[in-house]
Amino acid sequence: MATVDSSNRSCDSSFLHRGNRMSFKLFVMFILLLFTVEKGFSDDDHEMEEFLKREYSLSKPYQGVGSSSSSHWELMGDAMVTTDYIRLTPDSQSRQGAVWSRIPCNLKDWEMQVHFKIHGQGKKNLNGDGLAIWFTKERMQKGPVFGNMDNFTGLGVFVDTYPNEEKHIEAQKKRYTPRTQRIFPFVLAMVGNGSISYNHERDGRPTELGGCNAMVRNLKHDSFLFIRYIRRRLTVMIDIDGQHEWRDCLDIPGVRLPQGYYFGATAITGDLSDNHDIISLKLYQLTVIRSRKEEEEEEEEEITIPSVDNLDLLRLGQNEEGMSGIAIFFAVLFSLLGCIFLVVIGLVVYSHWNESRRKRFY
Ligand SMILES: [Ca+2]
Repeated sequence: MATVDSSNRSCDSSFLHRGNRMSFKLFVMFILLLFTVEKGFSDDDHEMEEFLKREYSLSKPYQGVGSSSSSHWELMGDAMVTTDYIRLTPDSQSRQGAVWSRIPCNLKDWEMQVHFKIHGQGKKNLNGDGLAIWFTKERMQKGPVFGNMDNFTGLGVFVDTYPNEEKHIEAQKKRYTPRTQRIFPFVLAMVGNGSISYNHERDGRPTELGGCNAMVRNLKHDSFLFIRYIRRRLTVMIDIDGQHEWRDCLDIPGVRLPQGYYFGATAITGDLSDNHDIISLKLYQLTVIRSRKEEEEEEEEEITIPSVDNLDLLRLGQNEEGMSGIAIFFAVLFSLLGCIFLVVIGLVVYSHWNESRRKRFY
């Protein structure tokens, strides 16, 4: 990730003839530059290097994709390949398409950079349904989760472009609080173990690990998604503003994903539609220097089923529906009215009892 400005390396020839002090300065700069190049980049004080892995990457001109069985990638459903992109679905109703890697990925630490485009004729919120990037045990299965099967095993990162739940709630004249409301398009991550269902009606809220708003539709510039899995930490970032800067989306430690799963990208349309295009999927191997203790720990407990540590803690507060302002107002109002009613009843009963007692004395 570290970039070295090439202008630093160029030096004017007259600059070299200004005596020993200048040469010394130059020498120091050169050493610093060497150090920068050598270091690669670091994360949490762990040095890393990254290498593009062509066998897990998909980029122009998509040689053999969709036509040759020797290609590393396979198309499914309505997906089609052009010279400039892989169109998972066209902008028409009830389509689903996918592109899946044929080779299971055995890398421990990796980073996937997704270059994509979502665009269509539909006005805002009259488009759908979105696309997903996968790292799963299963591949080439059709289904309702952005064109992939439900109860999948592994990781799914979704770019959900239609707010099913929010629209449903809106129709009932209810609303989430600003804290819990999600603005769509929404990017979110989910880890499945083969028996967890994705709730389409609620846009995956019950199984959401984290997410962020991402206005990715009908953009003039390119949009990118970045998924990094390193030392069991899942990080998702987006670059959608055309500024070539990654923006944080989610960052979750303790995500346990087995090795040997498949990368894939899928998309689906329903009553509403969009073109869902993948321009490239670039997979980088990250070489992380681990301490011996870390290595031993990882060897001891081999991961066979995907899971997320402290999931309950993670979801605490996230899952709570949160009553809308109006709902809270009425709840308080009715409780107050209830109390007043009870007090009044109590007073009436008491005065009756008091009166009848007094009558007895007369
Ligand atoms: Ca949705």
